[in-house]
Amino acid sequence: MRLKIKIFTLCGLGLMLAPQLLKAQNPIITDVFTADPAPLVYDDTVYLYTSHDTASVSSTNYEMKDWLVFSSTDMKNWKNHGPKLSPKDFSWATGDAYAAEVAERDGKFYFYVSTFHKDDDRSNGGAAIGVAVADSPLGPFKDAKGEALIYNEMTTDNPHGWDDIDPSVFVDDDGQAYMYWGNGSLKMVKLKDNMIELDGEIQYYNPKNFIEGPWVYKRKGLYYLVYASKGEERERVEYATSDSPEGPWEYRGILADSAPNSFTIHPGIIEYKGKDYFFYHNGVLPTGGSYRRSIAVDYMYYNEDGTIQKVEQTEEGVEAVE
Ligand code: FUB
Repeated sequence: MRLKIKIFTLCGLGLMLAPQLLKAQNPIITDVFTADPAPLVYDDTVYLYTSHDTASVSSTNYEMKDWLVFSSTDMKNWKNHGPKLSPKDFSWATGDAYAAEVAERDGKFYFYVSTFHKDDDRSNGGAAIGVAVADSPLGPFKDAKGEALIYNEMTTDNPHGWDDIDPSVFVDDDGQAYMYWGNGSLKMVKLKDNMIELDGEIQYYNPKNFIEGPWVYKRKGLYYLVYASKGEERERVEYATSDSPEGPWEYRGILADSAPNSFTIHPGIIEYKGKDYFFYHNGVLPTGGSYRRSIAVDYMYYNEDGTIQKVEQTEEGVEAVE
């Protein structure tokens, strides 16, 4: 009898919790630890390129061996396509697979990655940016250059070895491509039409509180620079806007507070099926933390004047879209 009562009580509790559990969409990926979201809308599908945290629970540093790809057509159900690229696919690279982003141009998909260079005179073993290319958003991706696009000694404004990370590539309506990246300062360079060669000098910027993780896009003629910034104890997200992809950038404020249980946060923004979405990562999964992060997504809302309302980071996340 006692057992029956217990089972009944547990079932009742389960039924009460079920609607809430079903509603909790965040984090959106729970079977692996993912970070640094880079969503791309192509052919009515959202492709989500991510970093992959594999550090142990006690680790005090990153262990990131490859980049993963997920896809969705409703923003709720995500298909895991597995690892699609790794630093091992670049003969010149070694070490961790930091943040990456994919840009499409003329039916080709360019996978810009931050990783580390094997030690040589040009790189001193520092962080470097490479580019791989494929005919499909799901690959197979191959090193497009056979050498790094950006290596450590090309940028000299910051002495630390990991200032050349977090590429974000934006192609303007006139076809000109721009790559933004950086840790400690923001750097920008134009890319040639082939998307794998630099076109001109590197430009340097110091947006207020900038740390890393730039995400650049254009909406209604206004250019947005969103980035991970220096918060009070942990990173948060701030943003700036400009009338030109080359700046100057006008500071607009805080877009998202620090993410729970993670020192870093990293923005990725899309408009999909009429709604605006803000991707980021936090450390809320069981055993999660700064080196075992998880990607989440919430709605983003623009004001009439183009400014963006502060994003509310929720457990519920977003609803399925048709
Ligand atoms: O994931 C490794 C690094 O942490 C990324 O490159 C940064 O943006 C931060 O999220």
